[in-house]
Amino acid sequence: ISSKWDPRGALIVFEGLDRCGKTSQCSRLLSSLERLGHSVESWRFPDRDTGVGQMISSYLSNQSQLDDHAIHLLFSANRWEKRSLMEAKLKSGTTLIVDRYAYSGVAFSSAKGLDIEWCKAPELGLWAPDLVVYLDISPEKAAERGGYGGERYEQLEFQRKVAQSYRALSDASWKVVDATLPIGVIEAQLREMAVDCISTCQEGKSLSELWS
Ligand code: Z5A
Repeated sequence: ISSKWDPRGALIVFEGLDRCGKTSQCSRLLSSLERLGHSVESWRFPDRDTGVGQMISSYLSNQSQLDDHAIHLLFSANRWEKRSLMEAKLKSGTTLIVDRYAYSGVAFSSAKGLDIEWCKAPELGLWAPDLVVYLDISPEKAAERGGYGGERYEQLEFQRKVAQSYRALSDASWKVVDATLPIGVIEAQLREMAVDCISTCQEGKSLSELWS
């Protein structure tokens, strides 16, 4: 019998600059939580598989041009199109590890000069994460990791502005992790944070909406 007290999954979001290590850590966390017996999935935004996601992908790879406001709204729409599936998964007890979310939307667009409150508005009403992990690395160190391809935002000067935007957006609830530590050390820290967060959600913490 379903009731509002059924244990739900946790919404765990990873944020940070390009090359901070989100992809590596999301996949390690997915495997560790699976090994511990949790029901868990790994998601990422943009989700390039949807129709909106394909427009975003074409923009990021410089194959199309869009007004800054228009691309901002597409990134947000790409989250809205996954909102009900997100709710269903969380309520059925599946934990979601999400590589980039609304905070990326606001940080990257406001780094271009758009008003931060305007950037936050379309995200209002999306599910609020139970845990936001910020993988902290300087733009210079991230650039040294190499592999900057031809995508639109992969430039040192722009990443510096994104770092400033993240600082303006973060609050005391974010867990800031030193992304320059060895991969295995970060992995262990993240596992502990995730397991704690999942327990809190299983104990009955209710889902809330942005911007809470
Ligand atoms: N964007 C937006 O504007 N608005 C939005 O709403 C959203 C996104 C959702 C999509 O990027 C772009 O869209 C993104 C923001 C913008 N642009 N930028 N910049 P994406 O998702 O396709 O790519 P990304 O998020 O920037 O991630 P990435 O390039 O895949 O990097 P990563 O996932 O953070 O890092 P990684 O692949 O795990 O690691 C990078 C390298 O570092 C790799 O060689 C690793 O082996 C190495 N690494 C990782 N960890 C370590 C440690 N601890 N030590 C040493 N080396 C390490």
